[in-house]
Amino acid sequence: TPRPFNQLPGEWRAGWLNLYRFWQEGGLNNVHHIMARKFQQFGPIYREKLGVYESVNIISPRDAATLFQAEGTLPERFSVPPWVAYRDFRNKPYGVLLKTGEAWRSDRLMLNKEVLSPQVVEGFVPLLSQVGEDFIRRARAQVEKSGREHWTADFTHELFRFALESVCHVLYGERLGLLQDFVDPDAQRFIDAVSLMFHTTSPMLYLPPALLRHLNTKTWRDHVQAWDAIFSQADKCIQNVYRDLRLQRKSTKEYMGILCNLIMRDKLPLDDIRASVTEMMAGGVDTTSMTLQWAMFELARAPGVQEQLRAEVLAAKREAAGDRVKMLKTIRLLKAAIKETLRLHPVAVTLQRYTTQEVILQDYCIPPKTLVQVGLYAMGRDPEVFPKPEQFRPQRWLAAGPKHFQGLSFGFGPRQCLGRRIAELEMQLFLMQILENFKIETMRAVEIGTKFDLILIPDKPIYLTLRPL
Ligand code: HEM
Ligand code: 2DC
Repeated sequence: TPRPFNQLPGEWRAGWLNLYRFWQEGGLNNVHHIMARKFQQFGPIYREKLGVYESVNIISPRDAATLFQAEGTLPERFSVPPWVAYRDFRNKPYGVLLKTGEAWRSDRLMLNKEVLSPQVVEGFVPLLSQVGEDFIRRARAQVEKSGREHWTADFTHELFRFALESVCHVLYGERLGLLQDFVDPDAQRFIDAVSLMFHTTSPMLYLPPALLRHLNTKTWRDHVQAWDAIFSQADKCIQNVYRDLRLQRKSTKEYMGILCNLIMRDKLPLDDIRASVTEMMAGGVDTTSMTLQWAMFELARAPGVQEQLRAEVLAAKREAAGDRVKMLKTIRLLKAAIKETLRLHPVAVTLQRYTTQEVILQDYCIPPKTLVQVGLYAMGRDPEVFPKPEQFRPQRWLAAGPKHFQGLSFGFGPRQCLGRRIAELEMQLFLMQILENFKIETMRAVEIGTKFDLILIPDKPIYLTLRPL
């Protein structure tokens, strides 16, 4: 018979003491390393308590499968307390990110139709390619300007602008013009606000929402200010589209954007549309841009892999006569390279679900309503799951053999990432276009680690060189 819950290994008795120790050893920026160490110490399952939050942590794909297969139709993940606290404090509506139960489900089903369904997604290709082409044009101009036949820089901010431009093009059907020399200060403020919002979340991650609102710390005030800027900028964009739609300034011939289509369907209240569109706009900046930065870094360090990908892309281009939709169907290795990037550099340190029924994990009984976390970062670097995990080897995803619950970077099931298809397309098209035009290089000597800043990001600037082919 399975072992009882109380016998799980781990430190789960003294929540506040654990939180204090965690804070003292610099845990805030090292959640991913601490988890990896705990799996070493306790094995493939451990129980933990930080502040008021208790969880069970797992690392194996098999356990992840058990967890997700029991998640039911209304899956819930850990609700990030400062995000909830902000919305309650300002009386802002929740979007799908924070809604639960049937309210989440009905919004999510409507959104899926306009954001995830294969038919709609194909329509994003021209919009996202266009932004990619602008990035290439800009990169060429920068090469020109340098007078040195290459462009070397920390691309963080360039990629933030690329990512915001991309997600806004599909959301609003309009260009912001962020890849020009002049950048709209409002857009820049939005980008800075999203980074600040993530950055100020992690120190408050393990404190209950009710406490946060009454704690008038600098972190909380900065957090509120960041969300205020995010909501007000998103509102401006949304109002613009709404006005254009009412004045019939939108041409119904071309694709009008996700927001327009949601409004015209008239199935969701405008406030709910606004809340979720705001979340998508904010969710579309740091996630894809950081992943692209990591991808270029890995390709720069593995010139052989880079050449293989370039050969694949150029062959696909020839065969499809430049038709991007067709090209996307044949670039298997490039897609694997993105998966491989996210294995080593996931955006989310864990995936989480509350159990709804009793499940058995590693032969322990886990009762209903337990928060279970899949250690995504730890799994990606576990040699039991991925042999020679430190090697960047996209081919591993194409080799024969089971890949059951190994590629979980966007989560799983009905609650998986809403922006998944946008993110994937945006990254595939960007990398295709870069590979067609530039060689990616980096200084080999610099080791880059990972830092937890709510999402996982590089711990120091990455300098990359783009050299025209
Ligand atoms: C949720 C990853 C890009 C919007 C999530 C989750 C993960 C994730 C792991 C939780 C899924 C789960 O619990 O099963 C990523 C990665 C990205 C990315 C790796 C890019 C590399 C985006 C983009 C958008 C977005 C571009 C916006 C268009 C969202 C939203 C949710 C979510 C709204 C919450 C969905 C819900 O609760 O129903 N993402 N994401 N993400 N993501 Fe993303
Ligand atoms: C952070 O312990 C660590 O995609 C916590 O686009 C558990 C946790 C819960 C939810 C995760 C979060 C972590 C990391 C960031 C995620 C988030 C769910 C969605 C969000 C993964 C792992 C993200 C980045 C969204 C953000 C949208 C937002 C800006 C409106």
